[in-house]
Amino acid sequence: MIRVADEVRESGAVVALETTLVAHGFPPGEGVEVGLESERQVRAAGAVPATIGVLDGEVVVGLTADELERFDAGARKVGPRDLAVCAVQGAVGATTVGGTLVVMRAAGISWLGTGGLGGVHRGFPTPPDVSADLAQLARTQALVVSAGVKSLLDVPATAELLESLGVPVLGYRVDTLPLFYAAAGGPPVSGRLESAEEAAGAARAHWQLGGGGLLLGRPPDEPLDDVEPLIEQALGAAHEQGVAGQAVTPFVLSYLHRESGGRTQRANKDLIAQNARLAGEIAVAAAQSSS
Ligand code: PSU
Ligand code: MN
Repeated sequence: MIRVADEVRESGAVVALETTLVAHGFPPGEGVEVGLESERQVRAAGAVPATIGVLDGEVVVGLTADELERFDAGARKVGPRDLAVCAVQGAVGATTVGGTLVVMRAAGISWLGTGGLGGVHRGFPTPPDVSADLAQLARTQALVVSAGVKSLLDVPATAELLESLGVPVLGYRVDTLPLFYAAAGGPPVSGRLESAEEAAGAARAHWQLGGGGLLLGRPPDEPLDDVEPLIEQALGAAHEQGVAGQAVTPFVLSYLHRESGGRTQRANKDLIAQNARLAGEIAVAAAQSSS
C-alpha cells in the first residue's frame, strides 16, 4: 500500500514534503508550482525530495510532477486519522504535516520542510480545535523545519502545548519562535541553533535519548511585520460568515492575499522554499556525519 520512489529508497539524505499546502494553501493552480519549487530547493541542497500524498489506493512517497498535478482543491485534507480510509477508498489525499509524519515513520524519513505547523486555535476551547500535527510530532522521530506555526493560531498556547508534549521548539539563528510572516515577537524557543550541522546533531542526540519530534523555526528572509491586524480581521470575517473547521485556513489565507495585494502569498511561497532548502541542508549534514 506504500509506494516509495526508487531515488528516495536509494538516497541517504531525503526530505519529506507535504501536499496539503499544495492542494489547499494557494489559489487554484499555484500550489503545484510551490511544491515543485520546494523540491528544487531540496535538490539544490544536495538531498532528494519525497513529496508525500495518497493517490489511487496507494500512499506515495516521492510523487512525480504529473502526479502532483492531481493535488488540487478537490483533494481530501488528510491528517493522521485519515490516511488509511483515504487510501482504501482510492481518493486523492493531500497530507498535512501530521499525516506526512505518519508516512515518514513508515518510510524511515527523518526530515520535513513546510510552511507552518498546525497548533492550538485562537479562542480555545471555543472551538476546541488543536491540530493533530502536535501529537503526531511528539511521537515521531523527525525534525520539522517551518516558519513557526500557522499565522492564524494562538502561537504562545501552541508553544506551551509542545513543551508539555516534550517537543523541543528550536530557533534557527533566533531566540524566539518566528510568527510565520513576521520574524519577531513570538514566544522564546527552548534552544537556539546556528547551523544545519548543529541541527542534525541535536536531532540525533534527542533520538538517542528516546525523544520524538523536534520543531525548528526558521524566520523568513523577508518578513512582513504588519499582517497581524489583517489576520484578526480575517478571523472575524470567517466567524461572521460561519466558516469553521478545515475551511478556516483556506478562507483566511485568501483573505490575507486579497487584502495585502498579494504580499502574503509571495511571502508564503518564499518561506516554504527557504524552509525546504534548510531541511535539505540538515539532511545532507546528518548523512555526512553518520557516514
Ligand atoms: N500552513 C499554511 N497553510 C496550510 C497549512 C499550514 O500556511 O494549509 C496546513 C499544513 O499542512 C498543516 C495543516 O499540517 O495545515 C494543519 O491543519 P489542521 O489545523 O487542520 O490540523
Ligand atoms: Mn484544526
